[in-house]
Amino acid sequence: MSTQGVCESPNCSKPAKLQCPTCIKLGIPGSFFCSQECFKENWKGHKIIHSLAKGEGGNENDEKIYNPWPYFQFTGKLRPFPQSSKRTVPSSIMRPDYADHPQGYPVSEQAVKGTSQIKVLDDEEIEGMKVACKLGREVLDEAARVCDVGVTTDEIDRVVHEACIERDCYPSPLNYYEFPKSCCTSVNEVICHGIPDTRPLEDGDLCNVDITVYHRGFHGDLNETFFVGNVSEKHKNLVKVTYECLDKAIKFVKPGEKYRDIGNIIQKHAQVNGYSVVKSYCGHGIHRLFHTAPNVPHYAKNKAIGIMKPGHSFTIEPMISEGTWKDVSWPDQWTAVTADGLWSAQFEQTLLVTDTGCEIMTRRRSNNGLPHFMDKM
Ligand code: EYL
Ligand code: CO
Ligand code: CO
Repeated sequence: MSTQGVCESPNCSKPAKLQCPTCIKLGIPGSFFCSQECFKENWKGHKIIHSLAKGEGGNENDEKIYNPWPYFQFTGKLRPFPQSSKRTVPSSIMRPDYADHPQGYPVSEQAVKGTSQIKVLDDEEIEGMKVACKLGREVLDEAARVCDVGVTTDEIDRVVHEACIERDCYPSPLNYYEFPKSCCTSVNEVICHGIPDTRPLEDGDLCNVDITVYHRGFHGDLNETFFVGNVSEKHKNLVKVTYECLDKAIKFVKPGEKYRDIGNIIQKHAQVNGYSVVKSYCGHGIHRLFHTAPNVPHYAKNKAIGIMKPGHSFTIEPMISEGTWKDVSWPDQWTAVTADGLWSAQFEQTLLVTDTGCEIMTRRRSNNGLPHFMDKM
C-alpha cells in the first residue's frame, strides 16, 4: 500500500520514505526509513536481519530473534517469519492489469470505484466464471492436501502457485496492490490477508487458505479454515460455527433479497454462539474484476446497497472471532489480526444468483460438498 507509517529509527517519527533495498530483495517485510541518514545510522543493527533471513549465522537460537518490527506490540502469540523471494508466472498465462502495474493498482477496478451498479453477467460470462471457480476449488483442494504440522505457509504458497500455473491460471493475489504472494494464509489470530512465510505450522493451529485464480478473464475466489494436527475443542467449535454462518447466509441468497440483510443472518448465528463478526472486511462482487460492487458486510444493521438479481456474482466470506470484532494491521499493512489476540476463522465461496436461489460456483465437488475440516471431525 502507499502509506508506510513512520521511520523505524529509534527517536525518529518522520514519515517513512524509503525501504531497505536488501530487505526488498530478500522479501523481508517492513524496513522503512525516513532518509538515507537514518538508514545509515541504523545500518549496524539493521543488517543482522538480512543474514537471519538468509539462514546464516550458525547459532540456531538466532532464528528466534527475527523481528522486523521491534517496536510493534503484537496482539497475540503469532510472529512473522522471513519470506521467500517473489515467484513468477509464465507470460503465456493471461494476466490481470495490476500484475504489471508498478504499484499493483487494478486500474480497471479503480475506473468503476464508488459506483454501486451491479453487473448482470451474460451466458458467456457465466460460463467463464464457472470455469474459473471450478479451477479455484481444485487449487484450494491441493492446498488442503499439504496443510499439516511442520509445513510452512510458504510451502503451501508454492503448491498453490504451481497448481495455478498447471491450470492456466494467474494467482490473483500476486501483486494486487503489491501483495507479494499467490495466496493468503491466515493462522490463529490472523483474521485475513496473512502473507505466506517460513513459519512451520504447529500442532493445534488453525490455518485459513484464501485462493483467487484469474482464468481467461475471470476471477474465482474461495477460502477454508483447516485444522493443523490436533485442534482444541474450543477452536474446532469456532471453525464449525463460522462454517455454519456462511452456510446460513448462502441459503438466504435468492432474487429480490437485499445484500444488506446477509449480515443480519451471520451476526445472529455468531452472537448466539458467543462469537463476534469482523467489520473491516466484506464480501464483494467478482467477475472480470477481483473486487467490485456489491459490497457485502457480514455484520448486522449495515447499509449495503443493492438487491439480488439473477446473473449477479459475488462472494460471502464471514470472519468470526472468539473475542473482539476489532482488527489491527501488522506494519506490513496487509496482515489483519484480532485486537485482543484471540483466534478468528473464515470461509468464503463465490456465488451466482440464479432464478430460484444461487449456485455455489466454488463448491467442493467431493465429500458431499462439505468443507475439509469436517473430514477430520
Ligand atoms: C491483497 C491487498 C491489503 C485479497 C482479498 C489478496 C490484501 C490486503 C491489500 C481481498 C482483498 C487477497 O481474497 C480476498 N478476498 O476474499 N485483498 C486481497 N489481497 C491485499
Ligand atoms: Co478470498
Ligand atoms: Co473475496
